[in-house]
Amino acid sequence: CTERLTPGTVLLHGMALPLAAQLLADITAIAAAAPFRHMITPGGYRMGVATTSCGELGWMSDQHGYRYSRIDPGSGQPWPAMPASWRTLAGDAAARAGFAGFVADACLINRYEPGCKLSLHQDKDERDFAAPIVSVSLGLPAVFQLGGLRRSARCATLQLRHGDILVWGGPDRLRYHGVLPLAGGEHPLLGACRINLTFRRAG
Ligand code: MD3
Ligand code: FE
Repeated sequence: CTERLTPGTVLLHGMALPLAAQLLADITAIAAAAPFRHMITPGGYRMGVATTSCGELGWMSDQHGYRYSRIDPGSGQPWPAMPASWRTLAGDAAARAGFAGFVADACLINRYEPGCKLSLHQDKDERDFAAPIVSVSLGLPAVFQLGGLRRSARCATLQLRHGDILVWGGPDRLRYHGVLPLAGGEHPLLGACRINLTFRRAG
């Protein structure tokens, strides 16, 4: 079912469930070519969340800043291609949320283990904020913080479960958001792990 949380944010409960096994097989293949790694923030900290990417552009971070790159800095090769079924899933989810015509050119893959968190931040490394972002949650559930347009705004919290897709854009595109430390547990398909895919129009 579709739940509109705010004018620009829509939660599609379980929309990715029928595709979960295929998504996981694809993630395994992508991670064989572009392994998960802990990026270093511009401030010199190692991120707790492990990341990789697929698509024409991949997200990266190093001492020079956050940005998108055509080349995986780990391998010196282009990022693995985005599976056609992934681009279709993201486009379908965006359309259901009211953002027709979304064609992702980047998919950031975040892997959380128990205790990992993602501090409050805005996604603003993309060229054009007119496009929404589509997020697919797999594995252990997470508690999200949905903030406002300023860091100081009060956050609402929201639980994201295996198979949920969240789409946010328009007036919500630049909201602060984060993930609280992942609770322990065992997921039948992923074990003690959560993986989040975020589809973006980065270039
Ligand atoms: C944005 N990832 O990779 S996506 C990121 O679960 C990132 O790995 C998180 O933030 C993750 O940049 C969260 C889901 C999300 C949820 C609600 C939002 C993003 C949001 C509300 C407003 C803006
Ligand atoms: Fe984000």
